[in-house]
Amino acid sequence: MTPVTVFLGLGSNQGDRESYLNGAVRSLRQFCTNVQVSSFWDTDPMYDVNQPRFLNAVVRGDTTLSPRALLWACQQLEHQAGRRRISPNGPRTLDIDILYYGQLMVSDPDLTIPHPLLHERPFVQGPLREIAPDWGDPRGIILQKRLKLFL
Ligand code: PH2
Ligand code: MG
Ligand code: MG
Repeated sequence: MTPVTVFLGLGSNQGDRESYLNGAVRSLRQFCTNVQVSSFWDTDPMYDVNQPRFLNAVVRGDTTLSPRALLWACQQLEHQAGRRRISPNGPRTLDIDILYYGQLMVSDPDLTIPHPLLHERPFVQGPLREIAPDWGDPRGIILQKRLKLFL
């Protein structure tokens, strides 16, 4: 399989946040090549605002893992970082979300790609702009194609 470019959103707001992000990047290199990492952004917590501030980053890489295998690998790393799933938007040692998997779109009950909320999240948009200012969102590209057909 030819490698696919993927973008992952990393977040931590418990313990040594920087170590968790650095550890995640080191582990991601086991299944991603040409890894690029944004700077680490210290961000206001969204949704559940009564929790510690987050450190967020976006990582770009090329992988031969399928979307499901990539999801599983990310969940393994969260688990290894001692993450306990207490509440959906609550504090966590390490969160790794798949933002983009090439131009692929997936809408399954347990996996949605592109990440459905990435546009409303400054903690994703900021770091993403640093490393991929020109990356096209497949949902936008489809809309553009529809518009072209219509006009
Ligand atoms: N993740 C959440 C909820 N809120 N806020 C910030 N700033 N950064 C996050 O990564 C984050 C959040 C759930 O995944
Ligand atoms: Mg998340
Ligand atoms: Mg997550």
